[in-house]
Amino acid sequence: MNIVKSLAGLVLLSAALPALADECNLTINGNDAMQFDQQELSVPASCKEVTLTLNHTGNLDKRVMGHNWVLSETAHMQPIATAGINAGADNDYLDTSDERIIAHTDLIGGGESSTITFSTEGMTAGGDYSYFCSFPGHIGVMKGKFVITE
Ligand SMILES: [Cu+2]
Repeated sequence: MNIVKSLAGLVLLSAALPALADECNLTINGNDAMQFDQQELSVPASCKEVTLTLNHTGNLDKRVMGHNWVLSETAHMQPIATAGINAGADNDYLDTSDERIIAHTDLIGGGESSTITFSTEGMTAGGDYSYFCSFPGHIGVMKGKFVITE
C-alpha cells in the first residue's frame, strides 16, 4: 500500500515538474499582513497566454483582508483602484467593466486561491505594467511591476 502510494506520488511529482518550469505560469501569495510575496513578476514575450494563481496564505476573511490581483498599465493603477473603492464591497472593490483592466483575479480571503488565464495580446515587451490589490487601502503596499521580457 505504501509502495503504491509512493509510486503514485512520484508520478504526480514528475507530472507537476514541467508545469512548475513553465515560464508562462505565475504564482503570487498574499497574506494577513497586507503583503504580496513578490514585488515583480515577469514573463517572456513568447507567452501568448499567462496563467496566474493568487493564493491567500492568511486566515482573515475577505471582508477584512481581501486580496485580488489586478493588472493594468502603471498609469491606470490608481484610477482603477479609486473606481474599485466606489464600486464597493458588493462588487469586490473592482469595476470589472473598466476596459483599462488587462486582467484580474477574484477577491479572495484567507485559505482561498484564484487562478486566471489571460491573453497578452496588445501588451508589449518593455511596456510599463503593474499589478495591485484593489481592496481599499491595499494598493499602497500591495503592488508590483509586471515585466514582459524580450
Ligand atoms: Cu489586498
